[in-house]
Amino acid sequence: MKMIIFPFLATLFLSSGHFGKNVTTGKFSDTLAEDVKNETLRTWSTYTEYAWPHDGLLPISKTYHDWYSQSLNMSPIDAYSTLKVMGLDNEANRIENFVIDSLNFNKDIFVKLFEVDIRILGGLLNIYEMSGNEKVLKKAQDFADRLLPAFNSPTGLPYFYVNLKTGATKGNIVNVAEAGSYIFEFGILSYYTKNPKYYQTAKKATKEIFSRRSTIDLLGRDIDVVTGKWTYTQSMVGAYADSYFEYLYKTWLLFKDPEIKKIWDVSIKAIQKHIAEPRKNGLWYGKVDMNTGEKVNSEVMLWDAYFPALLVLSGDMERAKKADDAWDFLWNKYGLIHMVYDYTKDTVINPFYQLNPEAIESAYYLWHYTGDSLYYNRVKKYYTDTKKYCRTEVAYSHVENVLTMKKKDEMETFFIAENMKYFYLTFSKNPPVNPEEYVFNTEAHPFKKSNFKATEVNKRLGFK
Ligand code: DMJ
Repeated sequence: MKMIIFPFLATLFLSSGHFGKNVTTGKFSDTLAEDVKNETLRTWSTYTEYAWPHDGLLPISKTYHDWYSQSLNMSPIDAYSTLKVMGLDNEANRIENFVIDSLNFNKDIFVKLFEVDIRILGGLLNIYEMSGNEKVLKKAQDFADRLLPAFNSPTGLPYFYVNLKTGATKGNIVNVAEAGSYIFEFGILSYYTKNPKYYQTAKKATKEIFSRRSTIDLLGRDIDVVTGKWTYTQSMVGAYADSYFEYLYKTWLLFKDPEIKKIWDVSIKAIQKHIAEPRKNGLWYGKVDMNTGEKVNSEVMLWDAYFPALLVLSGDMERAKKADDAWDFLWNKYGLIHMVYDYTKDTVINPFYQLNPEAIESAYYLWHYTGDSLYYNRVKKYYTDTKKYCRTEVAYSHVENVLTMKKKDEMETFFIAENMKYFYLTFSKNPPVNPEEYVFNTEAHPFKKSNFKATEVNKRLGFK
């Protein structure tokens, strides 16, 4: 990969394994970064006033909502890393204290394994890394222990739901992302607890998915965790499969497990051969039949826009640029990206925008690695449009229809965890984290590579 080292990287002010006291606050020479920080603080203050410590803020009605009958306190856990990266230490410390004093997962509720893994387990592990507080690690381990029963299926692939109190499971049809996106967080937990069982459990699920690839090395979309049979055989890189591929490469980056790298190598080759479709406005990745490679449709979801970022990380800059052109075209067509789009018919299939971060994430990685202002300006445009169409009196909201820009009274937790972090890192002259030194989980929680010592990783995660 061609890497350009910018002067500002030489002035990074974070040198220790944990963030701790080194974070400098208030030193902004870039007014846009300062604006992002102020907007984040404005939104976070609204959350703390109207919704603390519930799962989410309703940004128009100024109240809260929880995902289940009892709150999982998802917003604070998910927001911590962004607040910390921005140097908002008081806000971050309040969350750390809350985690220690009040977090209790002994709740009789069925939770979606995938969503709580990336937001809550990923968030807690990040709070541990950034604070160095061992009590946070205990909370993360307690949470992961409650998730582990989900993997007790005949195949080792996880059920969709697990009950945090009883360990009961339900939901045997899962998509590829929900089946095989646990190696990153579970690997980090194994490293810090020196217990390989977490990584080994997650890795088995990843391998079980891979072992069911077709003769042309493609995966389906949905699988039955009891029978191990595919129930939906369209193949894709985007939503429904996305973080499975993302975690193959990111886990390789963090832990250098050669078995995972082999899975990535085989997978990406098949993806580029059978799914990539160059068109005049960019490189698209639609849906093909997993057994024949035949194109079945050209619908893409806005989550799919993560893929250029993954291509950048894996060193495929040319395809990354072309794939990003496709998403930028789409953003500019309507002002925001809508949930589902057919790139052959040039039709909006679902006009909803859920404050998803992926287009911002990809342009951020391209800007970071190329230094080409084209990508900086893309992120700037996305920020301007986000403020124009999603900003409410007190926070930010989803948009029900990008054709009318009618707002919807919801704000996903990833808005602060991801969008605001990528905006800030793009605009900041001295970004406190960068992709050379950190690997971000799929919810943008950054983990420092040098914390995972090569001499220890194999033993702690249990691979050769
Ligand atoms: C986030 O929760 C994560 O990035 C996940 O991998 C899928 N996409 C949503 C945001 O769109």
